[in-house]
Amino acid sequence: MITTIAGGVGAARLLRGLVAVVAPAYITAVVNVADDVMIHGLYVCPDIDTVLYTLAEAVDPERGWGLADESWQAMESLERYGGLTWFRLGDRDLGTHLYRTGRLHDGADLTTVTGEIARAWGLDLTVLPATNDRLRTHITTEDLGEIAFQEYFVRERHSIPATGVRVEGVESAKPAPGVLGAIAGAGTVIIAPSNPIVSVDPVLEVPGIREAIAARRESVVAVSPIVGGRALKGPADRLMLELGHEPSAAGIARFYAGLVGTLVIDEQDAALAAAVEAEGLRCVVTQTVMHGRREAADLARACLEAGR
Ligand code: FO1
Repeated sequence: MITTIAGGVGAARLLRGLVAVVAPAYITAVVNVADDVMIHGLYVCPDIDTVLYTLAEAVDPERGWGLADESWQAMESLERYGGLTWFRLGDRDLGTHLYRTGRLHDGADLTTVTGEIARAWGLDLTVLPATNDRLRTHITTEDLGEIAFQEYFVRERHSIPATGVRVEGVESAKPAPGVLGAIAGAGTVIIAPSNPIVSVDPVLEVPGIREAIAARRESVVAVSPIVGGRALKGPADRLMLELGHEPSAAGIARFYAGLVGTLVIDEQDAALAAAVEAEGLRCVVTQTVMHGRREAADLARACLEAGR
């Protein structure tokens, strides 16, 4: 069994590589839910949907989120009424949020609904929310005070300085059913190349999850989301810098020290291998930038090898 701790786009790409080299039935993804947002009365789970749509080969390849061949007529109607349109929900994507919201309203939990949506897309891997409790990431900014994660990420295009991150609800959250077992029972636990601060940490902070991963440390492999000092997508590099972490593969090693046995870093960062090892992690240097399926499968193989 392989268990992956996942955020959005980077994790989805690695998982696409994993399902090419391991039977999907042996793979579990434990996904961040602190980005989730209630919008227009609909419950939207961006990271879960990015993982599901990518694995279903249905994701929009340019955006990396939402569905391909999307139309935006509902957003045009909303615009006519002066409704909120900075967070865009495509017409096809809306069906997912309508279904999920309805099922949650009827009393199903997020684990169950996520499983139903995964099956409806023909997926055989297990996709679990980190928790069924409501988590909400808030970003403290210099300019606007504390704002909700999607306000920071989408409305402000993650371009304003951040001074803090708070995950509301996390102290009292419980790991979703199956999460701790998937970590304890995995041959290898992979921490995907997701933003360590706003994607991975909100999963690790759910009481019990960090401890369960640390107990497996020798079999835990993380992939650095920072390559050549830059995040491949999103604000991970800037957020690390603003919150006092070095935005480099060595900074990622420091961030995950004590939790992770091996850090996989990119060939561009080969010179940092000694700095990674100085943090007490083994270091594997390989190509980590996933331009396509072949690179994703190669990276997945390297992670599995590193976890043995
Ligand atoms: N990202 C954007 O940059 N703009 C959007 O309007 C937007 C809408 C959206 C709707 C559904 C969904 O599942 C994801 C969406 N995202 C959008 C992506 C999302 O904000 C981020 O990728 C994640 O929350 C960060 O991991």
